[in-house]
Amino acid sequence: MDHFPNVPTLVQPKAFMWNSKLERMPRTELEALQLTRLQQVVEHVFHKVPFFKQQLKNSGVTPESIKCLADIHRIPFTYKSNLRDHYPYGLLAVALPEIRRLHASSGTRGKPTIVAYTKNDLEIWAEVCARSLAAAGVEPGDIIHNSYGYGLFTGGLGIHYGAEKLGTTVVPASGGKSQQQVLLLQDLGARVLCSTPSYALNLAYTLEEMGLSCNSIKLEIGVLGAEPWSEALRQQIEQKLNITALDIYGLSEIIGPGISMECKEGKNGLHIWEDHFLAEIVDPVSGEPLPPGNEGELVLTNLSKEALPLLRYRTGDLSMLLPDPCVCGRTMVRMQRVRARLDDMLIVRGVNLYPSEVESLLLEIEELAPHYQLLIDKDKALDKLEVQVEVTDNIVTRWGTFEDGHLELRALTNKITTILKETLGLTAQVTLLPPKSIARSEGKAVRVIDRRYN
Ligand code: DLL
Repeated sequence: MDHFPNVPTLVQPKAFMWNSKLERMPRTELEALQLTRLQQVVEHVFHKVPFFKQQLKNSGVTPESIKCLADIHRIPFTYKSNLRDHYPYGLLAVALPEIRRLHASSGTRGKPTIVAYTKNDLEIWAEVCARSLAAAGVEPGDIIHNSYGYGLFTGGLGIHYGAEKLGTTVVPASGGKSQQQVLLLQDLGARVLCSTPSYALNLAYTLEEMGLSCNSIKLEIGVLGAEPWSEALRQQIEQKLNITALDIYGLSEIIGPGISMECKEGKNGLHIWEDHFLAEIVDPVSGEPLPPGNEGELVLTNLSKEALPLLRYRTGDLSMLLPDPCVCGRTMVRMQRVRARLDDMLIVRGVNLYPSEVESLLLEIEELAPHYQLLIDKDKALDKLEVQVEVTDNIVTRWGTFEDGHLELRALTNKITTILKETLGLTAQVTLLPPKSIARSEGKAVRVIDRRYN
């Protein structure tokens, strides 16, 4: 799959790297390593997982027939539904006693998706998380405040073991109890915050509500991910917490956090740890592979996982591969920040839109706070979208009370309605709310409430 033939190896890296030998590996060597691992993983699942054996046989693929990376295109896709259909242990490629840990990704309905790790898988996961943290500028000796949820969610424990491997001190704060978290940030002096972007924002607002300035804490770096977020939201978080906020991506089915990470030097796209994960972008409808520079669905193949390796897993995430060299010197390809999940796409009166597109517009309007929700319902046969968004504390102070601002509120509502119509072609009902009306996120933010099918 000679996708990135022109990516040079920059010999003098400026960046601190956890595993610079691998992270700066010349692409020819990297692709040779990927091919060997692809052959091994196909062989492994062919012999150990009846489902994969059948899938591969149906497509005429045998382990011996994988001769080059492009042969991956002959392998059928794996979908979340395959994991569900084989719940809980049907896709395991090792015997149960080999499993050291299970996690689960919470499905919105029905049974969760179970994922499994051998001892070796856990070591690789810690390795890619250590690389990711180091790419963000985290160093041994740093204190990391980890607000990703601990438990079945992969965020908390995934980052935790990566942070320990890197040689940092972890504060396993998990989600919730935001005032207490602010106190811990103040008293324990963490330099790094790991959380969802929406929870980082929640902490920033909690700090303000407690009458504290961001100078009272020592945070410098945010390693934020697990949900889509816009550049506009990044800027707000960076400003409010006085940090550099970088994007981390991952999904439980493949390993958890640490599949890819933005580096602090480039801050533009996330390096995929390609020695462990083979990435493709495909047309979401036809499944045809798309060349770098085209947006489509990210498809990932585990190259080294033992317990539950997945071949060509359709992530449902919209992204793009960015093959240009990065200033940090890493040779591993970058992916553009995930714009949205395909199944988060709203089709409202024939207009397709993603919540992050609305977010980008709302966050540019000075009078609005970055707390919003999209409510979709049926109005007779037609879809109706309501955009609920809070105004800022400052604006309410200027008016006296929220109600005193009714004239300004009307003008502001009209302005936002027009912006949404002109920019997105969308007719939406805009509802402005007083500060603190919308429930704050403690993990992944709920941006969309779809009442159409209730
Ligand atoms: O969210 C793993 C994770 C934990 C990633 C902590 C980063 C940090 P799941 O719960 O299985 O795993 O959800 C995976 O979340 O398919 C994306 O839709 C979304 N997602 C994850 N990271 C990002 C990101 C974890 N940086 C699903 N930007 C994925 C946008 C993201 N969406």
